[in-house]
Amino acid sequence: KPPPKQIKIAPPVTTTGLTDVDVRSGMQVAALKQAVTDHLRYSIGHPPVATTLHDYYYALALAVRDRMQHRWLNTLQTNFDLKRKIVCYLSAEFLMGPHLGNNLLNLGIEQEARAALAELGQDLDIVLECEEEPGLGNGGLGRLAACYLDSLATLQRPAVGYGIRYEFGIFDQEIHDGWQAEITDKWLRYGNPWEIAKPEVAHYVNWGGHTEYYRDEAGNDRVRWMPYRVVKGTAYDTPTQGYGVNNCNTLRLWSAEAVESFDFQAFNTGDYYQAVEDKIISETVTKVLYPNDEPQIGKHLRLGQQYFFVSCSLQNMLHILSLSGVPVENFAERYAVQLNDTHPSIGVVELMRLLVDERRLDWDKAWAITVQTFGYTNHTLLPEALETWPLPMFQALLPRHLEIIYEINRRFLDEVRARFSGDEARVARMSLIGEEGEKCVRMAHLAAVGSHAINGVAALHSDLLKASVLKDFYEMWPERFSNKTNGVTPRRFLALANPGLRALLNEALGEQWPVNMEQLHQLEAKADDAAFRRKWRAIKEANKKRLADYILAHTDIELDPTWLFDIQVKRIHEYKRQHLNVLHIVTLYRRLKENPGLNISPRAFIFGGKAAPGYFMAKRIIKLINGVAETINADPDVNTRMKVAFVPNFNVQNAQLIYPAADLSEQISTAGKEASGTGNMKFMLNGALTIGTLDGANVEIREEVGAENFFLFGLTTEEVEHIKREGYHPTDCIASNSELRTVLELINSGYFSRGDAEVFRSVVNNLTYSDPFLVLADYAAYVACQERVSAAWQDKENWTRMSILNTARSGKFSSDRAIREYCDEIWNVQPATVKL
Ligand code: GLS
Repeated sequence: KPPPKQIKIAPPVTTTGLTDVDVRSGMQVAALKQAVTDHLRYSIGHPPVATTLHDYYYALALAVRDRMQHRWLNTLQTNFDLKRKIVCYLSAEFLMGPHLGNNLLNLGIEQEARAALAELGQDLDIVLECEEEPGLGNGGLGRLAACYLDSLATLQRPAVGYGIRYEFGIFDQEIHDGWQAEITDKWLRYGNPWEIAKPEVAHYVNWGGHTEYYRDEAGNDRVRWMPYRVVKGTAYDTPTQGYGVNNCNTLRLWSAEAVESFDFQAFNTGDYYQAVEDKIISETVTKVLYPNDEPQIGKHLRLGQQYFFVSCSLQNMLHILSLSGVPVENFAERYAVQLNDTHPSIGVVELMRLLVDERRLDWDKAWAITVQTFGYTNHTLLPEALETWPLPMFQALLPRHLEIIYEINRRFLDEVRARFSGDEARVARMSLIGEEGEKCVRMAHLAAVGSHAINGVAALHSDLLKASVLKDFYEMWPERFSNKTNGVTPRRFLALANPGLRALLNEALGEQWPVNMEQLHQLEAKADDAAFRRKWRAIKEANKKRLADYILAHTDIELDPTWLFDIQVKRIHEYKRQHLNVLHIVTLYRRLKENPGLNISPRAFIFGGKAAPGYFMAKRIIKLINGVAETINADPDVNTRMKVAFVPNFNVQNAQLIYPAADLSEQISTAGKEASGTGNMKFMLNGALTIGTLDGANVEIREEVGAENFFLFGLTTEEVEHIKREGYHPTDCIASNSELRTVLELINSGYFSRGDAEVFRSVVNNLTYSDPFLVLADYAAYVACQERVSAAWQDKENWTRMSILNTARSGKFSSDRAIREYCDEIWNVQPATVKL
C-alpha cells in the first residue's frame, strides 16, 4: 500500500472560540472547562440527567491526562533523542495513592481546575473524593517506590517504574465488632482514567517444562527451554508527572493474558473447556497482591508473579534497545536497573538467560553486563522476611533459571574459595543455595552477587546489614555497599496534604521550597516569633478539626481538636509495638480511675493500619485497640480527658488527612527492627514531634531536629541484642513493676472485652512468657517518656516552637535528596530537560 497522503488539518474552532489544541492541552480555566464538558459528552456519554459526581471526576481526570500526555510524549521523544541512560525501578509494589489531586498540583493547575468545575456547578474537593486509589502495595516499601517516581520526574531523570497491574490491590479494611474484616479491593470496577493500555506492547513469559541441549550452526553448545505454559504480558502505562517541570515519566505495569495460539491444540481436539481453564490459570498471575508486608509468603503463584513482571520488563528493555539501534553489549550504559528488595531479584538470572540463551553472548560478557546493570536495595533485616524458595518449587517453575543459578554459584563460590581459602563454613554460608534443612534458593544472596551496588535504607540499617545478614558479602565486596536513607515526596505529603501550611510556607519562604527543602531551615528564625507561632497553631488546629470530622464520620467517635493528637499509623506488626502504645493508654486510664483529680494533658490516641489476613497476633492487637477504645470512650470518669480511635482502612488518601493533624508521632519499634520507616518522616514534615526509639531513620530524624526536640526512650540495638543473648525473662519485668502487672491483669480479665477473658489471653500470654519484641522491657521507659510529653504539651508556646523546628529541619527527608544520591552514586543518570 502507498503511504497515506499527508494532509494538513486546521484545528476546528469550537463555539467558545477555543481551538481543539487548547481543549486538549490548554491550561486556562476556559480550556479546562471545555475539556471536561467534551469528555462528559464524548468519553463518558451519560445524558445530563444521569451524570454523576463520579462522571465529573472521570471527565476531569481525562482532561488532566490529556495535558500530561502532551508532556509525556515530549519526554519520551527527548529521552530517545538525547540517548540518555534510563533508570528502571523494578518493584512488585507501587502504592501510588489517588492521582488527580497530585497531578493537578504537579501541573500547577489546581486553581484553574477548581474554577472550571465551579463554573460547571461542582466542588473540586468533593470531586477529588470520588477517586478510588490504586492500592498496589502493602505499606512503606510500595509507597517509597511511588515517592521515588515523583522525585525522578521532578528531578528530570529519565525513568520507568516497572511492576504488576494487580486486578485486586491491598484489601479494604472494615472493622466489625472491633475485628478486622477484609474486603476485596475492586479498584478497577469503574475504570481507570490514568492508564493507557498498550496491547501491542506485549512479551511472552515461559513457565515450567524442561530444558534441552543442542548445538548451534556455529558448533556451540546451547540450551533451549521447552516450557509447559506460556503467558502473555501486556503493558498498561500510567504517566507520572514531575512537579513544575515538563518531564513526565512512565509507570509500566504488566497484566497477564492467556496466549490463544498456545491453546490451539486443545481447541482442535475439541477440548474447549481445557482451553478455557488454561486461559483462567494464565490470567490469575496478576489477579491479586499478596497482602503480607514483612514476612515472605512462600507461594508458587507469588514466585510466578515475580518472574512474570521481571521477564516482561527486561524483554521490554532489550526490545527498546534494539529499536534504538544500540548493540546489546551496551545494555548497562543505557539502563540502570534497581531491585526494590529481593522480589525482582530473579531478574539477575533472567537477564543472563536472555543474553546467553537468546542473544548468544558468551557467559563472561553477559555476567559483566548483568552486574553492571543491577543495584539492590535491602528493606528489612527480619529473618522471616528474607526470601528463599524451596528448590523443588523453583525447579518446577523455572527449570532453566535453576541451571543458570547453579552456574553462577559455581563460579561465585570459586571466587570465595580463592579469597578465603580453607573457609568452607563461609562458603556454605554464602552459597546461593541454602542446604540446612530443606534446600532452597536464597534470593538476597542472588541479588547481592548479581549487583554492583547494595544499599540499606537508613544509616543504622545499612550498618546492621553489613554486620549481620550480608556480613560475608560485605567482607567480600566492601566497595559495593552504601547507605541511601529513605525520603518522602514533600509535594504529596506536605503541599497537597496540608494546604494551610503550604500557604504559610509560601508566604514565609516563597514557592520554591517544594523542590528545595533545605530552604525550610529559614523557618528556624520564625520559631521565636509569637505571631508566626499563632498562625502555625491555627493551621494545626484546623487540620485536627478536619481529621476529627473524618473520624466522626467513619467511627462515630468524637474527638476534641484542642487535645493532644497522639497518632500511630502503620502496618500492624508486633515489632512496631502498637501494643506498647496500648499498655501506656491502659496505664493512664487506671491512673485516672484511681486518682480522678490527676492533672493530665487531655489526649486523643489515634491508630490506623492493616494486619496481614493470616497474622493472628496482629489481628488481636486491632481488636485490643478497639476494645480499649470502646471501654474508655464510654467511661464518663475519663472520657473528658482521654479517648481512643481506630481509623479504619488506613490508606494513602486518609493518610493525607492524618499526618497534618498529628501533634505526636509514635515511632516505637524495637531497636534494630524497623529498617527505616517513612511515616516518621511524613509526620515530621508536618510539624509533629516524635516519641521514638533509636531505630531506623528515627536516629537521623533526632540528629536533624536536635535531641531537645525529640522524645527518646528505650533500649538501643546493642542493649536489645545483649538482653536476648543473656536470656530475656519478661516475667522479671512484671515482678518488678506492680503497675505493669495490674495493667496486664486488667486486660486479661475481660475488662476490655465485655467480660470475655478469652479474647486477649493470647496477647497477654505472649507478652508474659515470650515477648519477642521486648515490649515489657521498654514499658517503664516508655511510660516515663510519655509523662515528659504531657508536661511539654502544657507549655503551648514551646511545643509550637518545637513543632516549627521539626518542619524546619525535615529537608533531609525529601525523596529528592534520596533520588539525587541514587542517581549520582549508583545509577549515574543525568537530567534531561524536556521542552514542549
Ligand atoms: C520496609 C521497612 O519495614 C520499612 O522500615 C521501610 O521504611 C520500607 C521502605 O524502605 O521498607 N520493608 C518492607 O518489607 N516493608 C517496609 O515497609
